[in-house]
Amino acid sequence: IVNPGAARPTHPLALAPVVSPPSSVDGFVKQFLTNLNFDQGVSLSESDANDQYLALAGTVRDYLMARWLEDQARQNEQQSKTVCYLSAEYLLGRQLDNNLLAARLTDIATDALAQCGIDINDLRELEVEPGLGNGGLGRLAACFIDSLATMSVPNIGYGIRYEYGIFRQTFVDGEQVEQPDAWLRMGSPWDFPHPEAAQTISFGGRTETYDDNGTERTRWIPDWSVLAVPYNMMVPGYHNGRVNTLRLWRAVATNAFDLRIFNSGDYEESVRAQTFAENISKVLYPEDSTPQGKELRLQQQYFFVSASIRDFIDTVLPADYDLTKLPDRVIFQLNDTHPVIGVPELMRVLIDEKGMEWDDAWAITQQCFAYTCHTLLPEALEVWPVDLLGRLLPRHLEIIYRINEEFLEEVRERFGDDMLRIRNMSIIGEHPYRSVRMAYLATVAGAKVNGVAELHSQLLRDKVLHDFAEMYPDKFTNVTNGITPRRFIRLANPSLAELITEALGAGWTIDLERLRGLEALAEDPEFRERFGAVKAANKRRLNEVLFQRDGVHVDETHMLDVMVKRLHEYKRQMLKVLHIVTLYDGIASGRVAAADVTPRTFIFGAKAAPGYAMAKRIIHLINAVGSVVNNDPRVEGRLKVIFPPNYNVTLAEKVIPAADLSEQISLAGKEASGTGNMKFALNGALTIGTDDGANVEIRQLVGDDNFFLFGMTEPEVEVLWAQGYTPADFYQAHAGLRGALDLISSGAFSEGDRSVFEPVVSNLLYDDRFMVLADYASYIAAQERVDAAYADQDAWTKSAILNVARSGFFSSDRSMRDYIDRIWHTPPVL
Ligand code: F58
Repeated sequence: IVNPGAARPTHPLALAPVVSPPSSVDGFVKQFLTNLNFDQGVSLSESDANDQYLALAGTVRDYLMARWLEDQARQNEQQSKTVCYLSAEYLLGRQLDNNLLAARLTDIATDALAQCGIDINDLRELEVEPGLGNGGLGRLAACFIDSLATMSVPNIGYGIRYEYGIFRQTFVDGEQVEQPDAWLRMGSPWDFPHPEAAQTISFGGRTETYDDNGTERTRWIPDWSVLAVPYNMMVPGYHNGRVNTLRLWRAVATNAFDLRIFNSGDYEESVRAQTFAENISKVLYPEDSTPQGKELRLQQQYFFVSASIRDFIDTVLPADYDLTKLPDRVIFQLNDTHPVIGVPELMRVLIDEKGMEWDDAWAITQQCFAYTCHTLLPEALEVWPVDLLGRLLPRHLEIIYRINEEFLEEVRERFGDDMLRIRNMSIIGEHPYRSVRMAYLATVAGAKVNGVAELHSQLLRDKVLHDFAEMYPDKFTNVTNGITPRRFIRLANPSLAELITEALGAGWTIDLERLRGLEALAEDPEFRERFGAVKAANKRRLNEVLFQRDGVHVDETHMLDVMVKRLHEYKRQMLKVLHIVTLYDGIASGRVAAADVTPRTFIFGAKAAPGYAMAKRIIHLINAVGSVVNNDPRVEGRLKVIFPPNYNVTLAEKVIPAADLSEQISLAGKEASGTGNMKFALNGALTIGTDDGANVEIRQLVGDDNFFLFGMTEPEVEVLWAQGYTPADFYQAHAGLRGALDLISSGAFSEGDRSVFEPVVSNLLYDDRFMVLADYASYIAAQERVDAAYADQDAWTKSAILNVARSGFFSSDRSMRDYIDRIWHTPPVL
């Protein structure tokens, strides 16, 4: 890291620029062999595949290194404003291919390795993806940093280097069993530790006031601390020679062990403090949507946010930087509430450490943060019990109290002594226990607050944060999510990428609106045929992957109907299950002739939070339905259910390009945006979906004729709730629904044991918070429209092409432009 405060080198050679190895096959071979020998310590003939993979990764790194160092120097020199993206999660996916692509090295590396007698494909498969995120929120962060690098916008992604990422999912008798994700076990060639740049992060203790030349000041006397050691990863831009940084923090004990205790023979006790400290970055919390208020989680949050803010101020900015100008140099973007403890942390640093006055510090803080909300579920809004927060971070709690006092004073000035309003808006909630409402803190402190799709941002303004929107209307904005076309088209779907490039030239990869050019080609029968051939080839590729991985076959003549996302009741995998069971019941009972059913393969991918019992039961049910359907000769060749375990980014890259139908069927008003929905549309799948999240915008863009809409709208959902929703009425009203639920209840999918799925069925009949039964009829009808449309393959392909052509808006490059225009105001550094 270029530390501007550090002494400058004096040796003339030290001032020479770092150079990349020559961009030729020979140059690559040489560098690769050098790395194999000197980094891995083996000769080519003795090396195994993992040695070769590590040496290959090292070689790619060597090519990017000069640009990385240059970019850091350039950004320092130009004093550019930097986007510091604060995110507890980055769901990166595999690095090798992405970095080869960005650096234009794919062909060179392939040939170079072939010259060494190595098939690069064999090495690709060795990479364990860094699964440092749960789902959409973490993957979004990864797409955003890719786009910022590609657009030459200075960015540091800050996060946590979890030793164990999202658990590896296995199925035992159809039930989810979690295994630890030891992603670092075979080495981590993509990151650089910088122990010399470690930050000390403190916890606990108390505060005291003291006299500082006549002014009363406060100091925090913590009682324990850990080291945060940064690991830097390269984030290369696509074909632009730029490399940004992802800086992930690892917790290390300040003292490895207590030698005195060790010598006395109590080994366990001597390392206790170390184990305790290092637990902080040990494992990613696998909760998705409903955070649990665990102390270790708050430790993780403060750990990475404090390290990041202080890293930026103390090592990225020049030593003598005038901190009153901080907003000129940085915007800290809060990826959901997880980093919101950064607000009182920046206040503490400015006031207690840098000697600033409260009002000045607050004015700066309010310009330096912006907050993105990713949810609409009330139970997902993070709160921290005051007891816990005060014990762990006593000074921060004091600061939060004062922020709240001044804020409530402002509310009073504006709206009068409206106690109800004041109670509703207070950053400190009182029920069921005193707690800090992190979303409110972020809203009060942030310069901007954004939702992640139009509908979501509207609902934030109208409902979740209504009073705040009334008070600060200009704070609220929308930035619809996006996905990176580099990973999700170029890398995931090379056949489609080639077809598009042939038709439109190569520029679409960084200017996705150019896909519009495909609209005209949707009318061209020859283009349609080639497009159809790409889809068929992707199905064959998926078949190979799944056969290798799990021993299952995908029939390429089937419609591939895909639902991949975290398992959550609001996403309504149960609706999909009821559809499958309805179809199965129809054929098995003889009411429907098998020959009249469109052959479909249903593909699921979903992890459930380990503590989410209902989600786990639904996984069990999907597997159980699968094993009955797949073994019943009456439906053979017509219906098949595939549920590969451990859905992750790597598998997504194979599944999505093969899909015909994309299932986006959440209850309206519950899915903030969705990003899988965008990936499918851009890979030529048609969507069956509700009017929810970004589905709304997808449908507006691709057109009603190319989207299968069903279900209640958000206002209709509200009305039905208000009337008093009785799911049993819907059960009574629809024979198909009755049949499906009764079949599950009968034990047909549990070897006659009626108790196994009873909780799932009862939950739907007597509770059904997400109104699965209310939308069932509409969903089945929409699926019938899907069948009818699929019968005309040529027309279907035309719709698929139009989906691709009209979805360019969903590039994360566009999302970044929107953040820059509406929130960050960070120009590219050219
Ligand atoms: C997701 N949230 C939203 N949270 O559900 C999805 O609609 C949206 O497209 C996506 O964010 C990106 O904006 C999400 O993934 C989590 O995984 C959190 C993890 C930590 C605990 C709380 C939920």
